[in-house]
Amino acid sequence: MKIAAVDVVVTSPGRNFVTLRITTEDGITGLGDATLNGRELAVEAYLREHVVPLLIGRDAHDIEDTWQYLYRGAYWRRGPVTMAAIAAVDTALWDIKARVAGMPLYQLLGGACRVGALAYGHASGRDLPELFDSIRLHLELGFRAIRVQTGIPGLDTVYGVAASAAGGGDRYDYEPARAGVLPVEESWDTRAYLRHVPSVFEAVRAEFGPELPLLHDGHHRMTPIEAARLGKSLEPYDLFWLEDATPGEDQAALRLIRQHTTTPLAIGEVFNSIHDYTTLLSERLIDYVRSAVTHTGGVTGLKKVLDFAAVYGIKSGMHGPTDISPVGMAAALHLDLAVHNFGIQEYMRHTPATLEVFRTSYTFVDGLLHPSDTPGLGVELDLDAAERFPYRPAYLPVNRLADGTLHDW
Ligand code: KDG
Ligand code: MG
Repeated sequence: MKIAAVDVVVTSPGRNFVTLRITTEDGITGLGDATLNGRELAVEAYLREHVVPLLIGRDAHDIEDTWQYLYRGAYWRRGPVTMAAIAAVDTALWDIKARVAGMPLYQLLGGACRVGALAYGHASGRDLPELFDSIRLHLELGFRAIRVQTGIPGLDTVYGVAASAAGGGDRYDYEPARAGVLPVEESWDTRAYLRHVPSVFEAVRAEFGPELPLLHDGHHRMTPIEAARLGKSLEPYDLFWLEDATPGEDQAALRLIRQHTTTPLAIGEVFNSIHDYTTLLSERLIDYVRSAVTHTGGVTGLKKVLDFAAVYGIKSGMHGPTDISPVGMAAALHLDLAVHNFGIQEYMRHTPATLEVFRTSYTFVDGLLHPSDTPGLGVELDLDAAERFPYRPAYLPVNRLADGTLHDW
């Protein structure tokens, strides 16, 4: 079953997405997500110039061999651009194989281990009343696990706090990447953050009780000792996890945090290879793997990471903000259902415009996501709709301390 055509589609229905569409000689198509938020055109060029020409004429069934051909064959390995490109090819080939088999992808991955994937949603507020409203809204939407992000006194904008909350509009769809020729600049103060966050979790537990699983994202902003202090101060509030406490590339940092706190730790949304995890997994320094199918070499790449994690009893917690396209989200859901060591799935609903371009079949019922039993991934790309939303440059914000020093965002 030879590959006859490969298209790279860049579209911006409210935010940018890069999608790969592979077509076989008998007209079967498969989709893969290659979106790298704020650096989309680098992946588009990598695919168009260096990957598409290598795919034409290859057997679409040879998924592992194609993965190795693009990974080992490039000589220059890993990195977010390369691994997002490989992910898109890999996911599209799995989509094709499952469509040909007439089965939903999770069946080819071993079948379902559960009836659905527990999802967590993003609640946020500039202050406690706004945050409580947002948590209530999420509970009404059906979420059974909730990420809590809060405004910090003295800081104008803070990661994860929905901008639209200010206008009283839709508080749900938090999108940090803003259209423009330059990134927006935000300000940051770790001491103010460390002073405030424990009091917010204390208030949330007092209002919503002990049962509700609560998560929090530190978004790479702390030093190891600051993160250790936060983890320790959050212990009374029984977090499901503290995510990305320190910058991702420093695996040894997690060793120090671990020595000081029993708050469960999650990391990996900026990782792209199993080699980013070797110390973290083999030394049991984390509890959840945050990688997305989209950024970690696809279903093939992430399945290897999760199987490695399973050896150490470490679970999945796949990245699922709106910059993971519906194609990437569907791929995650098939894997969520099929791996034994599933933990939780992040879920932000895409906008109606995005869902016009990507016709999905996955469902969210009573807090659980299900990829659907449609053969393949269960997502169709509407090319006419995609054309109506041309690419717009957009960047993630950057962060500065009060004295102007650039800090991790
Ligand atoms: O593109 C950046 C986002 O994917 C990231 O900021 C979202 O940290 C994130 C999360 O946990 O969803
Ligand atoms: Mg995160």
